Amino acid sequence: MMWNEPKECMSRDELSHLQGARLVKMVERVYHNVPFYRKKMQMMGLEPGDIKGLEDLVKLPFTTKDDLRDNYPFGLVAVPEEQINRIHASSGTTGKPTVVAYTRHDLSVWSECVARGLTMAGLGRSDRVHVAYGYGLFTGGLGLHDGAAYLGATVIPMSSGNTKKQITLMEDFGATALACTPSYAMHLAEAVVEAGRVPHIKLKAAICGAEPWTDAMRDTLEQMLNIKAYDIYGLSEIMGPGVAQDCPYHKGLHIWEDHFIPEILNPDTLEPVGPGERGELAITTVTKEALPLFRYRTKDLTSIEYSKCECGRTHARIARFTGRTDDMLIIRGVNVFPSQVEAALLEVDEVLPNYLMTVDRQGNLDTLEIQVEVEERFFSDQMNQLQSLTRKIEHVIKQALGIAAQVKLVEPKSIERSEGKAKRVIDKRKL
Ligand code: DLL
Repeated sequence: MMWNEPKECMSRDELSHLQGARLVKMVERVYHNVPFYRKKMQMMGLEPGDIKGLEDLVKLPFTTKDDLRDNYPFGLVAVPEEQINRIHASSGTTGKPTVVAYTRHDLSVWSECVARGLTMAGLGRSDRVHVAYGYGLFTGGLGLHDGAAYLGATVIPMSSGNTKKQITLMEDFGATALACTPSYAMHLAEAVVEAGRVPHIKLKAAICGAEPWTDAMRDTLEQMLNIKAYDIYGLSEIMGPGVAQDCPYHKGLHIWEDHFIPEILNPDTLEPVGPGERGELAITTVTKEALPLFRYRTKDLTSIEYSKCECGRTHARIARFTGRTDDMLIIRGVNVFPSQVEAALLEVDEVLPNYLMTVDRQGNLDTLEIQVEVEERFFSDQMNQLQSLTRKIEHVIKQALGIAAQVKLVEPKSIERSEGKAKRVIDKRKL
């Protein structure tokens, strides 16, 4: 099927039918291959035969990040080891990352989903895609890389960092598309404008995601570089980038429902809410082999629209993300939980368990400062002791979060105490 030819899209009925048939098959397979889900279903008195179609989805148990953590690293994998072809990981709520696995087929589906998005952005085989998402365990770099390769475009695997070099090579190699976080795209754009190089770059599109951004940011980015910018969504647990992306009409992100069944839930009752109503997105994968997930609670807040899009596509659209139901922060594209900071600080003897994270934005780049209370004696001792402790904590934090933070040591009781839940984060970014 050609995804850039809307007239060939499936009707909603065809899509629902396909989802139902795939769901039934997946439940059967998961029940027999994943003891975690088998036990959960048995506890609920459910057998695979009880899931007869899409209408039975709501009978299935939810899955959370904690379930992945509790089964670290490969406890939820549904295929024999020799079928696993790739592993990625993202931040867990504490020390251990959330690990995800892919078969060769999973990687191919992932690439196709990303390629659909690139096609929606008007890209094709004659394009050159400059991938400035991080490569490695994070799914951004390799996800966009494989998607662009699947499309037949030329891939420029830059990875993140070194802005000056990024700009020089973007110009020299004639990149026509940029893939990176929206904040880094803004940073690059500013540098390109400042250097007076806008007339020399050939960019026509940017594929930005991995963190929340706004329509206003999109407008600015588009104007600065004279390009069209698209919002790509995804999460490692489900696949990585390319679960959904917006089309040129920007009326929400088309979610690839032939692979993922979306539900929007009231975050308090976990009951599904109607189209247009805001709630937590849960996703059931229906084609994943290595790590199939039932009703995975993404914690991302959005709403859904099933009507046909002006572009002609029938795949449902999820609204731009407006926040999360948990305390996860995304700083410079990296997921950060305050609990990770807490766990890291516990490793340092001299530190008291009181800290305050301040996230801000300088220009277009996020900054993180962490105030940490330390024992009184450090302030009466020589200055270099204070400095070496600061470096030690910065090192521990960098190891734990994967991003650098500026650590500021403060005297005991100087961080304001709250009467209820401790306030650990001040996010000054305006999104
Ligand atoms: O961020 C995958 C990705 C890479 C998506 C590159 C797009 C581009 P994780 O590191 O697992 O995966 O983080 C997933 O990031 O639950 C959202 O909270 C947030 N997120 C991802 N895309 C968007 C977006 C990748 N377009 C978490 N808008 C998700 C808002 C986003 N938030």
